[in-house]
Amino acid sequence: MSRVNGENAPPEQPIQGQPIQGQPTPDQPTAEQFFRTMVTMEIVEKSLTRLSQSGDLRGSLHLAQGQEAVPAGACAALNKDDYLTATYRGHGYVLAKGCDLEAVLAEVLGRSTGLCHGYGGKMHLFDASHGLLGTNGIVAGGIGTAAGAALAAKIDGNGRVALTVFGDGAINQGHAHECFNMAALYKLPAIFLCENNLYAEMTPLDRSHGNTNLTERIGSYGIATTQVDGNDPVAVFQTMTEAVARARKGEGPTFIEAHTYRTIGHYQADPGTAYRTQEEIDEWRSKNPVARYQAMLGDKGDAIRAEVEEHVESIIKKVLSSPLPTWDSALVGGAK
Ligand SMILES: Cc1ncc(C[n+]2csc(CCOP(=O)(O)OP(=O)(O)O)c2C)c(N)n1
Repeated sequence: MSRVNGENAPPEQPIQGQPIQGQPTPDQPTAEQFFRTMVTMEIVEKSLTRLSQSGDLRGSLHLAQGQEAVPAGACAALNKDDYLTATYRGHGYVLAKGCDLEAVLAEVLGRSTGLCHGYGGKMHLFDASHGLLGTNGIVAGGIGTAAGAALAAKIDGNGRVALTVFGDGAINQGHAHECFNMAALYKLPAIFLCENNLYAEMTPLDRSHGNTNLTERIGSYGIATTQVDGNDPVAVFQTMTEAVARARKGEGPTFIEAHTYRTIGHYQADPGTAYRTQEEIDEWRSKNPVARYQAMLGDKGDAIRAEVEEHVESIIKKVLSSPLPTWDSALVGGAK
């Protein structure tokens, strides 16, 4: 990852197209890298929607369109062996952490060539070689795993940090609070990244939280807290970099509240419009980080998108012709 420039520093190379108003200017290689990561997520998710419609992908599908800047910025601040847990909406994190695209798509499509040999499926992606300790269908389910990994890292003194990402709704889960408390108490190298997208499924924040100031609530445990524009990958990267440094220095956990918005429904059967106004959706669509970076990069952005589209399409073709897991390998209790 090349360095992100401060607000007043000139970009290393001139950026083509339009600058993003009010956001720090990344240099050209950084902008390209963030765009490539984000556009890969968007293209993969759009492909998954298509595969769901065609029946090649079974079950419910929770996508994160509009939220791509959070995983892109967050994972860029981590090392390969740092730990990560994410949610059912966590495909972007898995890709941004560096997991192999073909193995991820094969797992999502239930193929034996997948990360978990097709037994995990799209909600249970796991890849120890990249520190990925699981995406999870249970709201707040990954928080305890990450807190445990952070405790192990502290005991082992191996310098690893554990990032766990979850939604605003997860903050109302009891076990999350046990983890916040213990992480603060033991100064664990944990980063609690909350994607506040204003809704838990179809429920707005003020219908499910007595105190909607999430940062204040979690800060009361004695955890360092910060808030960030979750639609700006550079800001997320910078905030995460500080949190990672704090964790590695033994100064304990950080809670990051990233303000963002999913511009699509909660899952594929939800158009997302019954509980949100069109004005609100349109306003957030205008802040879409992928579109903004593409505009900023101009022709180069268009070229990267075309290249990624072709790449993802070729991988999907390959994955669709890959074998499903066999009954035998399931019954003898082992992924072969
Ligand atoms: C323990 C548990 N309760 C309920 C559900 C059903 N459920 C799935 S997603 C979701 C909303 C979670 O919202 P939030 O944490 O804000 O994350 P987002 O979906 O917005 O990313 C709920 C209630 C579940 N999966 N697990």
